[in-house]
Amino acid sequence: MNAYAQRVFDELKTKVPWEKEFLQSVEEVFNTLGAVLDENPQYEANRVLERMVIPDRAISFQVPWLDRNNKIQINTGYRVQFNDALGPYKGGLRFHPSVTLSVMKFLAFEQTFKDSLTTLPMGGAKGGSDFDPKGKTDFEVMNFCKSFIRELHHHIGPDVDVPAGDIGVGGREIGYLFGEYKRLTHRYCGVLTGKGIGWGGSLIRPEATGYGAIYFVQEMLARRNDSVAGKTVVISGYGNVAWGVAKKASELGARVVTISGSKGYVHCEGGLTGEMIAFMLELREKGLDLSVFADKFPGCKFYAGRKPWEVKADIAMPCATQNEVNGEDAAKLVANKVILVAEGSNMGCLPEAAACFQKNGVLFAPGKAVNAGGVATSCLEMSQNAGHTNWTSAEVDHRLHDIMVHIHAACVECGSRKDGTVDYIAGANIAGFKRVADAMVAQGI
Ligand code: NDP
Ligand code: 2IT
Repeated sequence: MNAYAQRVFDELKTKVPWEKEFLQSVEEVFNTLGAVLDENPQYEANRVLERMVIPDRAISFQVPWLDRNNKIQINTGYRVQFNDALGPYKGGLRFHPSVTLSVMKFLAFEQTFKDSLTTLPMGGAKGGSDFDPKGKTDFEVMNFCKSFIRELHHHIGPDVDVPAGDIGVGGREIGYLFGEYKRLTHRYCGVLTGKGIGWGGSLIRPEATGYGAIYFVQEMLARRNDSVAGKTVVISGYGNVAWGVAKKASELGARVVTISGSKGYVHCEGGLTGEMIAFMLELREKGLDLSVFADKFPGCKFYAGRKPWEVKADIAMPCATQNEVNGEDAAKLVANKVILVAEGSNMGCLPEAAACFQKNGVLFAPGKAVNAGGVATSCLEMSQNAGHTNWTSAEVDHRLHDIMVHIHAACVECGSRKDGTVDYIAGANIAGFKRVADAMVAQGI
């Protein structure tokens, strides 16, 4: 690590030693900025790194709500508005029991560089709660969402901060949040993205993260005159991102052989069919157990308590949560001759796993580049809302594709090694960092 970056990182470590996920994401970015910091002394002179690791604002609030038995329940809500150098804050909301301030800060920090990579006008933010939507009735989820937005509405707006979905937050939650926002403010505006088609949502936004991830993978393979067609793909998760990846990869002729959840994975040797991919949506909407999938489709097998990375494949795409691929998982994938690993989830791989892929010549790309199609299409939703218009699926998909091609090119430009291969981690970090840093310098303190 460059001396300036090391000094800032060491100071951060002494300040918030308990924020493990946040420190992990900062270290990964700082590790790759050596040359950029050496070549641009104005960044240190303007103390850009020190300013980049402290959120502009981190809001934490109480969310009381009534459950189905009229009992009072209490959760903690967060919104971390990390950096607005490039535009209004933008980033998702996560409802999951594992949510802490550290998780929110790592996601908002990553989001700042991801949003920058899209070249669209968005700053970085993230929010959410330790609320667990699993096992709750629609009524309970609605009560929670109303209470959550009652505080959050003070801090957001179409030109201020525009939240969206993430783990545990999909169309249903965005609907409840939007409905209550309207009641509280008397404003019908693009304050949230991921809205329903028909009331301000954009076509292709549900598919966008997964489709974008596959468009990125296509670009990675194209540099080797290769393609997605005929490849065997293992993915984790069965949520929004996993669904989009499975749909597009299958459409392009790949065989997607796994999906997974926190309790295990399903292996479908013949590859997921259209019916199976559609059933992923039903599973999530009804909150069914993943094992139901294997019961419904003969030929698919559920492996309880195991991860999909033990299955032989050409391409592996973590699409569930952070740090879901460890060094051991990576070694298994490498031993099985995986050629490409692309993160659909944010920080899906532990540093030791990413290092293992890079050391063994596996093409590896980080979430902030691979999954940026989701937030990019959120920005396209904001454009449609601001222009009081709707674009066709083809129009949105075309723009999404162009954005992913551009992000890939930026990673190649900033991450090319002397031997012609690409360090996508460095490429994504450097390309994302430069735009944010230059804007911060230009805007002063
Ligand atoms: P969903 O809530 O739709 O699905 C989450 C999936 O991940 C489920 O299959 C869930 O399985 C699994 N999962 C969640 N937490 C854990 C855990 N602790 N251990 C194992 N499995 C887990 O979320 P998304 O698909 O929206 O998000 C998935 C990832 O993609 C996240 O990292 C998110 O930040 C990232 N992302 C999402 C974007 C979006 O537009 N939605 C955009 C860019 C990135 P189970 O229910 O069994 O726990
Ligand atoms: O991690 C992410 O980029 C998201 N959850 C999507 C954010 C958004 O604002 O669409």
